[in-house]
Amino acid sequence: MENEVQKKRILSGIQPSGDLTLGSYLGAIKNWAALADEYDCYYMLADMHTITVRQVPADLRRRTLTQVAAYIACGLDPEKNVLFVQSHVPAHAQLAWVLDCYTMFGELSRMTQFKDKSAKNADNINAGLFTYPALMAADILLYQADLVPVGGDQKQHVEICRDIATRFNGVYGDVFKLPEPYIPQVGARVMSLTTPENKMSKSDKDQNGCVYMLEKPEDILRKFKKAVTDSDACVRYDPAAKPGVSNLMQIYSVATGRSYGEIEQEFDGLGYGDFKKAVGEAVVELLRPIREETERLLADKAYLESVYRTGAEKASYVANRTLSKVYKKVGFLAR
Ligand code: ATP
Ligand code: LTN
Repeated sequence: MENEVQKKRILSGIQPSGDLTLGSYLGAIKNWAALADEYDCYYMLADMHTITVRQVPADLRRRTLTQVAAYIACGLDPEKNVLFVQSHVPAHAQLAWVLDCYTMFGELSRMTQFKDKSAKNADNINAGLFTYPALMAADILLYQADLVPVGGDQKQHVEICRDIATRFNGVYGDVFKLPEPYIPQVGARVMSLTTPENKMSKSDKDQNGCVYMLEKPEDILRKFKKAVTDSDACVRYDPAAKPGVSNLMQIYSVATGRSYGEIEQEFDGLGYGDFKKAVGEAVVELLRPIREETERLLADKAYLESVYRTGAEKASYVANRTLSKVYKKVGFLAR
């Protein structure tokens, strides 16, 4: 009899650093749900990464719980995916320390996210912000993940994770599997509606540039109505020359499944007003079922608790096996 082939493993995560955005959905979570049958999937709430920037404790707690509900509402079935909170699995912090010792100052200094976030938080450039990639490498390597589905902005973090793993394996043998980033074709980089040169980001201070996953329909429509375009009055995909319009086309394309060619035809001869209204309405319909389901789940705290507790148990089992191997390899005395 043929042996059952071991499924490939996936790990990804999002920080509960703000309310989830259309970018988090299109660039990440939307794609996760489709992977559950083919892969062995682990999805984390990266709360330990979140405290690299100052947080109001009660808000962090509330957002973490809301994010568990949102994961489920986006189609991540807890029976088929392991959903867990990073700080509930101590192996993440434990492996991160070991990996810190195999990560170079120079390579951390070159990380784009570190440079961006230190510029934004100039009064709090802490060591955690700097070593963030080593913790993220621990998240991935603990699970021996094959694939890491992320938006384009996180590719550099998956690359440094591979470099750290290669360095460690070079000394101790094949301890870690080398992961690959898994980046969607469309939706990998949803830009801000007000400054389309910048990524739509949940910790952005400019709320008008950002569409939140749980936002009310009238607010979503208003934000799209005000979205920045150009003076060209022509719906055409050209991210360099027409960043605002191209971003809206990208959003409309993922929301409706239409190609850029079809969208150009649909709005041929029509003004930006009609176009922006159509994009806003498509996004409202895309997010409506998610918002309603998240609200329903948030009313059932006992269920959400059972999901993240079970998730932490399953995740710890896998993570601790890798951690024990690492501790042995580096020469820590067994307890
Ligand atoms: P923060 O503002 O705290 O940095 P963020 O909104 O930029 O957060 P992350 O938590 O860093 O989002 O990202 C979660 C996941 O969603 C990652 O895989 C990331 O690549 C993806 N993602 C985030 N924003 C976008 C975006 N605008 N377009 C596409 N993907 C995105
Ligand atoms: N850095 C990521 C969040 C994150 C992550 C991970 C993503 C933390 N650990 C492991 C994939 C795999 C972010 O800001 N989006």
